[in-house]
Amino acid sequence: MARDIFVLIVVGSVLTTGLLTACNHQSGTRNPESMSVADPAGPMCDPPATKLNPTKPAGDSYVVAQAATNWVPKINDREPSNPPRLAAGFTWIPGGSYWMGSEEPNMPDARPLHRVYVDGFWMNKTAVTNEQFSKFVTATGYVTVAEIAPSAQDFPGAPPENLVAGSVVFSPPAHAVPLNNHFAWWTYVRGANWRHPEGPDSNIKSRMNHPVVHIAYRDAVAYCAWREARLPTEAEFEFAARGGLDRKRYDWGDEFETNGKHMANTFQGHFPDHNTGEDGYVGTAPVASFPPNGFGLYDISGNVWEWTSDWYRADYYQTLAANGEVAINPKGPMDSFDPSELRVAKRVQRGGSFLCTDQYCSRYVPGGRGKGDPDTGTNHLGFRCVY
Ligand SMILES: [Ca+2]
Repeated sequence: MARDIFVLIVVGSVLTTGLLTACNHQSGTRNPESMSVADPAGPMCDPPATKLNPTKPAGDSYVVAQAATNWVPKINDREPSNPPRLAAGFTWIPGGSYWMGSEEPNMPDARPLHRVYVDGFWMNKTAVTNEQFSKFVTATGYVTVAEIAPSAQDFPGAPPENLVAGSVVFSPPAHAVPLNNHFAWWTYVRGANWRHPEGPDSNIKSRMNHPVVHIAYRDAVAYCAWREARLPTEAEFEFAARGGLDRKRYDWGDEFETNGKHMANTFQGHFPDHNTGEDGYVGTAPVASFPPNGFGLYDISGNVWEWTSDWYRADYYQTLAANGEVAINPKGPMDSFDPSELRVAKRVQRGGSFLCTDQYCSRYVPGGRGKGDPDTGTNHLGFRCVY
């Protein structure tokens, strides 16, 4: 996003008009320019009002799929041969081969479908909760990115009063707004962080079993390392999310509801101004409030976006598919490329959140991809670990 927009909308609304000199961002620090967190925060997540039809794939990926119709995905044996020692809170994902990506016509970066194999691994059954993250912080004294003010060294020339700790919070407008400007519903809030998800006046006392949010990439990496684990690759995440199903639109099948019940915490109503909470939640839900998928994973779709370890490139799947081989344990590209925001190197986020809706962003489906600046958290972004 353009620096001037950031300055006008974000800095101007929270700090003072002006001068955080976001273009001087250096690696390893928060980039306040990067409000372009995972959609629906990103610039035009999906074209609105797109009606999806999972039974009729279209475009280049369809050609690839037709050419390889004899290739059948295979799930490995369900039990690990050597159960490792850290299994509490984790479930075994057996590994195997699958068709990765999505044929949704409004997700060009998720096409084409391509063949992937991943080894088995252990994965957190739920996103990491506030209670779990609290134990980590108590044990280690870790301070998250959102709790640290941007430094004058990293943003030379910025007035000191502008260098305040905070994070990006969903702040819905009171009325309908055009969906081509996500600044209408995102605000940089001074003092927002994992302990205060909506800002200093909020807290997590009644939300200890909710997923921790306002987590930057390095916060997630640090927590997983403390658990002697790591973040999943994007390929691992999607394999796990599909729960053994082959090319279904949702983690649980092809229908949005099962027996009239919501299967994930998403957004109902009119985005972004009116969330009816028909599924029971207008914000995050306690983890495991919805049924698990075929691998026993909760909220692998919806609730909060989750970090993966891959760099984001919009053309990565094209590269893998062009090889003509099954990609074995792909770990992502060597660098990042987001044509909608060239100056920001991003990591892949997956799973979607309580803000996902087909009106604006349907990327909570298992093949859908999100992306975000590693130094930027929001109140709908968390993570889980694997090993
Ligand atoms: Ca909801």
